[in-house]
Amino acid sequence: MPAQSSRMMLPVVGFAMLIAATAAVWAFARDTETPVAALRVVQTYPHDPVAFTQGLVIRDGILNESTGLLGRSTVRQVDLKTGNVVKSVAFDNQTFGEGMTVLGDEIFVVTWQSKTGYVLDRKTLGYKRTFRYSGEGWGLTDDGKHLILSDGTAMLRFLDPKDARVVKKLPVRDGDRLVEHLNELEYIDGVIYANVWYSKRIARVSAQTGKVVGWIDASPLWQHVDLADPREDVLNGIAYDRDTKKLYMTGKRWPKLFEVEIVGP
Ligand SMILES: [Ca+2]
Repeated sequence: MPAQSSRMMLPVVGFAMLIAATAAVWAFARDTETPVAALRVVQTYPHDPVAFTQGLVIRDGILNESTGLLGRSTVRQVDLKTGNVVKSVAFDNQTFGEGMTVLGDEIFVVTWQSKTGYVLDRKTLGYKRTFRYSGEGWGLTDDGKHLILSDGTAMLRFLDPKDARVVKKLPVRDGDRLVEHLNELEYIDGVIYANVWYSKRIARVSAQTGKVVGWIDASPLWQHVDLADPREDVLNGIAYDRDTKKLYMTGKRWPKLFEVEIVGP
């Protein structure tokens, strides 16, 4: 019986291996269409390990961060070198904070399912007004003129910061495939960087066409962080300092924040 069992196993194992090999070839063939860049850590900084990072922005040397979870959602300004929170405002316990950006003298921050965004004074973090949008709020960035909002789908919406009117909808595609679960965003020189929820990849999306012009494999960052909940504690913070041209990344409840350099295409 043991011998027969072993023989019986063989075709099954062979079949499983064939499926795996076919899937690998198919994935490889699909990936070759768009270049994949690597990522190198330049510098490591401390990061609040309970901050469920939803938005990360650097303007004029100030690191701004929004955090999520009910009862834990904040907008804060953080000292990059020490990770200390310099200034912070909290949402009420019914509001789940999501992405943020800084445009002009104002901070814009969206919420997950409340369909409400908040505008804060950039210096004091004082409340100024709210705005409404349909669907969910995930990531937020701006191109200097419009807010750019992700909502968990493959569609980015460009909003007028004055009244949150949708001025453009941009479906994001890698080849023919729609790229779902776009999350935290960062606009850098005509390209929107978007991390994809539950993946270790960041899409570089043309703000003009929605085409993914390249991917960044961010997986090396995971080697540097010890995570309590590796499934939920995903990369979700991308910030570009326009003055120093430095790029920073962190994630939900990550104990570290990294200055990174993109290597390759
Ligand atoms: Ca960002």
